[in-house]
Amino acid sequence: MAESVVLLGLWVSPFVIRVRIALAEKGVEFEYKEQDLSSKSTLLLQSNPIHKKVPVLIHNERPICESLIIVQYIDEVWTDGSSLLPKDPYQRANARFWADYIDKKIIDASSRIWKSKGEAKETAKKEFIEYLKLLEGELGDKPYFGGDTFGFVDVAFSAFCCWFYSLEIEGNFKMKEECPKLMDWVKRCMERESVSKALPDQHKIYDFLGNLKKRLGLE
Ligand code: GS8
Repeated sequence: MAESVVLLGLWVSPFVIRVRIALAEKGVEFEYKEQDLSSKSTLLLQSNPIHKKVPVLIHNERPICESLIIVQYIDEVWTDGSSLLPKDPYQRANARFWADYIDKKIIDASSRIWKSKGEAKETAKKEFIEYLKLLEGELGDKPYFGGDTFGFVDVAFSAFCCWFYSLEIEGNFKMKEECPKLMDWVKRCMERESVSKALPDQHKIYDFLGNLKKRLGLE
């Protein structure tokens, strides 16, 4: 039976972009179905009845939800080429820790930057930069979070780079000044086709964010 791989997504979502990058790293062909989150499709509601969110990967009719879980699934199912998670259990745990940190700390603070105003915005920005610096410390002098090879944390965070431009404008700061090593890492990731092809244009994201803020009454 031919394999069926379907991705339910939203073009601006870093969570969805993670899945695109992981599939590209593994050379897996898939069908992409853009979702309208203001009017959720039956397919999305049936595939992710608990969270009702994208991404959902539907592999041979079976849905898998939550971006980091999907990336790990992809790594386990398509084993040709190099694996995204390290072999060593301790290093695997460490990679999972930092991917979880990106979601709980960095992405959380980033959304507070554009959602809030005044003092709350300043706090979110300070926290965002502090969390990025901690992540930059974890990268150290390695080319990738995975060491010499692009791995799980690299997938988890590179998917988010296309939002930096909007966040810099929203928060009035420069990533290059705050985290120069992390920005060198961004450049290295962008040299990979899996990343550059998966990331939407940063200006389009900025336009999207402007419209979203208007819709949410945040302007
Ligand atoms: C987050 C997915 C998510 O927030 C993951 O997959 O890692 N922890 C999950 N998806 C959003 C779109 S991106 O902001 C979503 O689908 N939202 C729909 C909703 O909240 O109704």
